[in-house]
Amino acid sequence: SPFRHMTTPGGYDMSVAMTNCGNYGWVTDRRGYRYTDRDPITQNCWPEMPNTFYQLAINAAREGGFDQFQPDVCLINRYAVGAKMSLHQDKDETDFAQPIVSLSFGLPAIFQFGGMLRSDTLKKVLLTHGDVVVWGGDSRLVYHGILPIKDGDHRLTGPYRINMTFRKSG
Ligand code: MD6
Ligand code: FE
Repeated sequence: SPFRHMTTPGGYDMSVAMTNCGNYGWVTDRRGYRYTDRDPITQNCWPEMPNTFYQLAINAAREGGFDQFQPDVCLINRYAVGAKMSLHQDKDETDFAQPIVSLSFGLPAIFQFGGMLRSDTLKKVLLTHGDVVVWGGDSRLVYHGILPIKDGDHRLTGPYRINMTFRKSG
């Protein structure tokens, strides 16, 4: 399941390249945002989520106060220099009591953390290589985004930022 630039329902190609592992994967195209059990490019199941990833996500969630987290999706985002993610809410999942666990690797990013309205003031949070965010509770549905990635060269990822988010889709 290669990285690919998906199309939003509005018809824009995302600057972030994406793929997934796990029983389900997050996709977008002209028909909308959703989770699928197959990769639309390969027509196969998404690659298995490595057990080491799964355990790391569960352990991080537990440390953040979420004891029952059993992720079935790992969405992998790859940002080249200049790529960004516009303000959005993550609401394609069924149970918003479940957190999202996010890992960042490679080039740093400025994460914008807002409120329940798109117009709410944004806090900037720097995410750097190795950062783990457990995101849930009252914050689960707040607007957030990633500002354009600045030029750089990371010893492990070169000119890229990689983000992995672990989710329970349904
Ligand atoms: C990113 N992350 O860090 C984009 N969403 O590249 C997200 O959009 C995100 O980190 C929900 C929960 C945690 C996240
Ligand atoms: Fe998000």
